Amino acid sequence: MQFIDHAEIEVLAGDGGDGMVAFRREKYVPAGGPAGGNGGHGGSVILVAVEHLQTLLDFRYAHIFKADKGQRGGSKNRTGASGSDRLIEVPCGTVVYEAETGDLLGDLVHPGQTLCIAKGGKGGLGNRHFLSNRNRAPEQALPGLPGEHCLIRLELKLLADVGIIGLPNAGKSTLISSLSAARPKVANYPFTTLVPNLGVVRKPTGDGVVFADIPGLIEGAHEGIGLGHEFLRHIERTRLLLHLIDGTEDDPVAAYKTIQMELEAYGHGLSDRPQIIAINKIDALATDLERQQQLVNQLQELSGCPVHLISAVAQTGLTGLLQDIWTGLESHPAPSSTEPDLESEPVVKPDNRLELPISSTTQQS
Ligand SMILES: Nc1nc2c(ncn2[C@@H]2O[C@H](COP(=O)(O)OP(=O)(O)OP(=O)(O)O)[C@@H](O)[C@H]2O)c(=O)[nH]1
Ligand SMILES: [Mg+2]
Repeated sequence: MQFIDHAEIEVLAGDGGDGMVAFRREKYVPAGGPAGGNGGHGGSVILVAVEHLQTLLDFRYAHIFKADKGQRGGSKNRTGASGSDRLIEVPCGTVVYEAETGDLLGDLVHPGQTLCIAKGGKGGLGNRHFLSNRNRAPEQALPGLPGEHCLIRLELKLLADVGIIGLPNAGKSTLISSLSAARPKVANYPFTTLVPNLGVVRKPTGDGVVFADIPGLIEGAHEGIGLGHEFLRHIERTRLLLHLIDGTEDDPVAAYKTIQMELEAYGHGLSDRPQIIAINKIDALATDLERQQQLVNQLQELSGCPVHLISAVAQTGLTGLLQDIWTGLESHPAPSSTEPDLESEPVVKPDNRLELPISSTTQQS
């Protein structure tokens, strides 16, 4: 299965209806004058951000979206009906680009936010409009204007506050299933997880925080090896990284360094993102307390980050880890939500955190 987080779609706004040429015909009114109505406007294609979608999966099956045409103008000065707009629902966090030029059209962040991407054509003027002292019986009407047509690219970055990263098999999926209601596949071989999984973890205050279990990164990820580039892109908008290390590995410090080097090589500020380190699988190291402490000291010195000893399976050390994560998130708050008016001037903020509505299926009990 492929995680669809970008999609290309074609949108066609409705054409405007043609203007009408008609004349009044009434008893006892010999020259009734022009009475052709204007055509209705074509419908526009509008994107709207909604809470109930979290992926762009729907766009795998539907590629072309059309709005209705405007109706022709009628006789007796009747204006044609306008075509209905076509609303396309996208998940919050969708960024919209012109596919050919790559120009940014807008960034849909909040539920209910809209972005008009193809304007409907204006209706043509009916002959009534051309009535003047010089021309009492105009035979002229205008055709409706064509609706806009464009190819757009939708891009969705994962909407998570915390990204769980690490080498394959570190226990990332096990951890997210211990912390949240998400139930990704867990197995004792690398690359079990091929698509990022989201889980919502409740804070003691009651609100939820979204964690993303990112598929294992390996050396060369920044060059695209092991699909790493895709996944590094996903974690760009997380506010905090939870770096999970398999404590039973021969050299957990080397594992830390490998991932850290990939973050640095990828750039985009990922290596400066606040990080919390967790050494996992300590249930399997239980007797070797000295080795555990030694590892903590080494990693703390190397990274300057808080280091925790945990077991995702036995669920030990998780409370302390979460407390540190909440503190970390508080000291790195999301940028303020004063969003620019995207309809008039699209702007992308370089490091904005997107808000994910909490889905009832992924809450911690
Ligand atoms: N003993 C022990 N085993 C663990 C622990 N956490 C995970 N494991 C085991 O480690 C193996 C890998 O776990 P996953 O959760 O699939 O690892 P992952 O990091 O998601 O791996 P990828 O998806 O391949 O990147 C599984 O066999 C888990 O049962 C732990 O705390 N203790
Ligand atoms: Mg996994």
